[in-house]
Amino acid sequence: MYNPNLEQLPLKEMRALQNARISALVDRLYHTVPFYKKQFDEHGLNPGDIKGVEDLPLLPFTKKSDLRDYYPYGMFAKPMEEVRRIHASSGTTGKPTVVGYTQNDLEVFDEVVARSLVCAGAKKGMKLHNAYGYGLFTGGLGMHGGATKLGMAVIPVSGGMTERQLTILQDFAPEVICCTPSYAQTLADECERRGIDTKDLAVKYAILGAEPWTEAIRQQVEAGLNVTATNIYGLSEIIGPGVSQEDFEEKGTGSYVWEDHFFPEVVDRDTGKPLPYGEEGVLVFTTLTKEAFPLLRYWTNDICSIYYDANAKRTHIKMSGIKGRSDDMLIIRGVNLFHTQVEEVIQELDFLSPNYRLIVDRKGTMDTVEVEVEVAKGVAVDRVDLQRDCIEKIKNTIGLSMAVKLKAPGSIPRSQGGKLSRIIDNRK
Ligand code: DLL
Repeated sequence: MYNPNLEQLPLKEMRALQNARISALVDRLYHTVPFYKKQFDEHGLNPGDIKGVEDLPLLPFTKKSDLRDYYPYGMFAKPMEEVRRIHASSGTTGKPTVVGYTQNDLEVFDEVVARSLVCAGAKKGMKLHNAYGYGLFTGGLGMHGGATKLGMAVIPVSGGMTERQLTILQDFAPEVICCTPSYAQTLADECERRGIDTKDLAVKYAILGAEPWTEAIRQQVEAGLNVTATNIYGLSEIIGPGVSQEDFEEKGTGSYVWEDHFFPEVVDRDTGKPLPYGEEGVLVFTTLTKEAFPLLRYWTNDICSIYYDANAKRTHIKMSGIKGRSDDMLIIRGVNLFHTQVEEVIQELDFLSPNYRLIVDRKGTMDTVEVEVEVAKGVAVDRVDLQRDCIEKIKNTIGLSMAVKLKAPGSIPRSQGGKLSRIIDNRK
């Protein structure tokens, strides 16, 4: 919820709150989770060595592989009798990551999502069209709980069945919608295809997350659905959606991390050394209040920067948009590449739309990338001059030669409701 006292907390007081929370947590984890006892012992550390968040860099990271080693419940810090919900995130390979919540954890989850909703422009009394998937994925139930706490009427549509989504948008008149950015693109396209005038819709705010996206998609979705679109970030291991949220009046300046619950660090991808504010690296989170599934220095794999914004409404730290996941980073002929870099180039070319995908292949020993991208409405796909402009712009901006295929609007597969993979890697 918007709590002016908490969200305006001076940094010094925030640190005092975080420090008290971290030292209590470390002590509890040492005595309840064998993995953490082992980590401390192996590094010659006592729980008392961690007196505050500044001491966190003394600790090793917790990685996804550690969660896998202790699958399914070995990292839980509370007995199952105290667990009230279990979620899981399906990894791309192998077993899912299993996470648990006590009653208090569920209340924290509701609280941070409620705050995120307010930050995105939502208000008590509005209706939320919740098109995140319900089920083991944290998106659906997570947004649901927070919206209920805020006092919104939740429409639990879940993902998919686009036709029904449009009927609900038209007839149930929700003021707020939440879904993945790629699914918002699908909904915007479908409105246009069916001649729905979005000015007639009640929807005003879109809360988009669960996958990387850039300003190119924001512009398309805002124009296509007639909404103000903001970013929501989160991951199951830390809680689900609502770890951070962009303010609807501060678009483009980053998302507030609810740092009284989740302490962020950004570290160098190769050395693990903490980086100064503003520098880009791997985002690492320590949960400060979680009971059933707390994590110390969890290596998210997400690439971004964190910084304080003196001109912002709240005193909390902000994080930039996620450039990509370091395990999804392509290495093409020795150059690191995230698909969001291509998305940024596309944004600057007004003859293109942000519907694209990258086809990665290997010819002999050579990695190749082809960008398939839909042209904007009314542009012919056989315009060799435009294709050449795009190839050149990519080469000049990213430093890689890529082939470009201009495609007709509507010809590249769309999100059917969940996260959309924009990379087809035929090398695998
Ligand atoms: O995606 C939780 C969520 C649900 C967030 C709904 C926002 C909205 P997981 O399935 O565990 O949880 O996936 C977490 O998704 O580590 C990021 O790589 C990516 N991700 C989540 N939000 C964003 C975002 C949910 N706003 C993983 N921008 C994370 C970029 C995001 N990537």
